[in-house]
Amino acid sequence: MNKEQVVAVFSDRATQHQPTFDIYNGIPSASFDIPERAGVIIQELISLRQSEQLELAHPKEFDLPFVYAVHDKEYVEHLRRTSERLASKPPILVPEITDPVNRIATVKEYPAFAYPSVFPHGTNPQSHNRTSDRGLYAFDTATPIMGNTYEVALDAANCALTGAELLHSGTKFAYALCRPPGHHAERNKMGGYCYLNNAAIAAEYLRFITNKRVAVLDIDAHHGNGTQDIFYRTNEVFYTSLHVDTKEKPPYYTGYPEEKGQGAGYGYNLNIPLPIGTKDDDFLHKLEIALTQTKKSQPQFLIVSLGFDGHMNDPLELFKLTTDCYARAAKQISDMGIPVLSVQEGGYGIKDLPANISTYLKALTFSN
Ligand code: SP5
Ligand code: ZN
Repeated sequence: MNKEQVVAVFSDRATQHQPTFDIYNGIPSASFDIPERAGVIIQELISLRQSEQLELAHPKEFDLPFVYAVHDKEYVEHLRRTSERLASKPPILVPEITDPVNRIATVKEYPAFAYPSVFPHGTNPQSHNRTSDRGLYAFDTATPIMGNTYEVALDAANCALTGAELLHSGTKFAYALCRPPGHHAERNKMGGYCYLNNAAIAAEYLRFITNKRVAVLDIDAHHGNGTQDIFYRTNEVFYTSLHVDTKEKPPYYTGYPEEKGQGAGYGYNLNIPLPIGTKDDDFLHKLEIALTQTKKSQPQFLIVSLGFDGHMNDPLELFKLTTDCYARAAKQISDMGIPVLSVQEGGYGIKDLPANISTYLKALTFSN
């Protein structure tokens, strides 16, 4: 048994992101992306550090061009401008149905926020005002911009970039606690709780700095439509995703096996949809196939989009994976034999997050 310590990158900003609510079928309903997600993971990282099972690091600030390598500057500027404007706005009152049976609604106060009201349905994007831009750069109504959104999203990207830099300087296993998450964020669109695509930004950084090949493996239970979008036309980054069948669950409009990439990128995008309720053995068997295909692209670094929303107790009810499944997945991943940066994506079962993250990180570093 030989052991290498994981270096975990985090900052307290991950707990300062407080998206107000999802607008689901026209009604505000509680967001699953709550600050406690990051809070409980941070506590677990600190306790793993205390028992000397990992090292901790804080994010450095990277130059914005590393973000512009993945996202359109206009989109990033929209995020920055909107956040800045909202930071000085008064709170907003929102009517909420608190008891639908007894037909009772109450009014709640939220820090200022912006949601899209219309999405691009035409082909002539000449209008640039607050309302048209909110729709132009978004694909759903679960991902509000708030006063500190730009700041927290950039901090999450910096956590991923810091992890990528660690790999560049010889660290074998790094973990970035990114919140907000990233894999749904496309080149010029936010959605699915994601604003900046942390994993894609880290992958591009490694490619640029080392000129080596990078692969992204996405084991969040949702399809990473953003990462697929960003690397769809390149053979430089192989992207594979295991996710719940998107005929049943978001992001609905991508994630199908026939999406294999375009142009030079054809054959470098692999989608493996699985049924709702998939269990450990089926998931791990498909993971083995994903890793075998990934190997064929001869990557020298692996980025894992790591979501725990496939866990059996996750409130989104996607897969039925046990905590031990994340140990077995980590083992398969580390058997690739290349440096791995794991980037936090989803996972909404607060009670199970600490065990899931520690089980995964511990298993990553044991090899035989
Ligand atoms: C990073 C990540 O895991 N993003 C997941 C985004 C999923 N958002 C959709 C949540 C849908 C919850 N369904 C609401 C049902 C209300 N009755
Ligand atoms: Zn997810």
